[in-house]
Amino acid sequence: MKTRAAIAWKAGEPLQIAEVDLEGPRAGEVLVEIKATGICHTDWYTLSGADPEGIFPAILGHEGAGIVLETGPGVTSVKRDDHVIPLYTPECRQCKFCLSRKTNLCQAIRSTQGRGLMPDATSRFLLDGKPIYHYMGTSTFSNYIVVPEIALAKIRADAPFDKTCYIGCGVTTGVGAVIFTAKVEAGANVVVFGLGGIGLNVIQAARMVGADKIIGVDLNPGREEMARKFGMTHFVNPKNVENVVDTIVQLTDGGADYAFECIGNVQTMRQALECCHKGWGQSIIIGVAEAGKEIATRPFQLVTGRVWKGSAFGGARGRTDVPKIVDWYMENKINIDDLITHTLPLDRINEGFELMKSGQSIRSVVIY
Ligand code: NAD
Ligand code: DAO
Ligand code: ZN
Repeated sequence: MKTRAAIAWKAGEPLQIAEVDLEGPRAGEVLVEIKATGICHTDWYTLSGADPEGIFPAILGHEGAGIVLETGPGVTSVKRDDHVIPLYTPECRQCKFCLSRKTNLCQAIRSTQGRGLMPDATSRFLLDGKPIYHYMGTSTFSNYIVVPEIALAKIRADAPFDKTCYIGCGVTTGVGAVIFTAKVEAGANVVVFGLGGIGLNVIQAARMVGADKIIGVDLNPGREEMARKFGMTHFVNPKNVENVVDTIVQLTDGGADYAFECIGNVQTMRQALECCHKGWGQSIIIGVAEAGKEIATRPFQLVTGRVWKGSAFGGARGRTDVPKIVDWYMENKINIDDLITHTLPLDRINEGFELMKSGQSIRSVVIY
């Protein structure tokens, strides 16, 4: 079949809309009609050329929601007309990683996914007979996609695609980091570095679990109002204070119980660790730093009990946890609507990237 898609031909160049050939699902695979997709910072990271794993030409996008159209041989967990969210972190429930119960980083299809291919090491997308690569196993900047069954979360049918698509990355990453990775408890003091599409979700989850102080740090003063609406109690603009770490230590009577880095900057990663409370404070790295960057701190920071952790996709096991997060949205426990500041048709997708880069949008969503 044919599908309309935004193609990333080369790093640093705008996406181009084209009709692409899409082969049908093979064994264990599913054809999905994508109804809506968010534009995430990570798509820009790859398009900009900063991603060492970036492969071109590719169809980017990893934050989608849609409907199952057809299943390949052997597929049992989803059927035609099911509503689904594609998962860039799959959940096979069989690999060493899934069975460990210690991580959400399923490795069942990692090597081919990282090479922009389906598990049988081929692409389902072709243009003029030449393959176009998949991206993060999802490629939601295409109206139709083929994905492995283990990379689909089945969700309730009454949830709107133009909002639930954001659960495919940003919402789950931020909310999950609080609930699944850090397991923040009621009464904890929480600091969030970066009040964008991820950080605001960390803030709303911190409020949801009953955190005490929720301190937001951002260079953009325009982020304060939205962050307060989502539960931030104190705002620190690094431009207005002499020392960010000292300011947070004073505000929290000795340091944060949990500090989340949602920027991808190695300097703020250091600050997020060093503003943590001696003896127990945990810093969770969510932001993805540029290729080749390294983090630094004095080892004594760790000797004296601060903990450095990372979180991918919020530590969520996609097929198990994503449907729960959709329920939380439908039960008004989390707010997604106010974070989606712009909606666009596919042929204006490049405007969505500009809105993100200039800091005007929190999330732009493309509606097919
Ligand atoms: P965003 O651009 O929407 O937000 C980043 C925010 O950080 C902005 O508000 C910006 O003003 C602020 N900022 C930038 N530099 C700053 C500085 N030096 N000090 C203080 N504030 C600063 O980005 P996002 O979509 O929220 O993504 C954040 C990061 O999370 C990115 O690195 C992204 O790639 C990463 N990410 C990680 C995962 C994961 O699973 N770990 C998933 C998705 C995204
Ligand atoms: O298992 O090695 C692996 C790959 C895990 C990928 C996790 C990606 C999380 C960070 C990238 C941001 C996604 C939008
Ligand atoms: Zn697995």
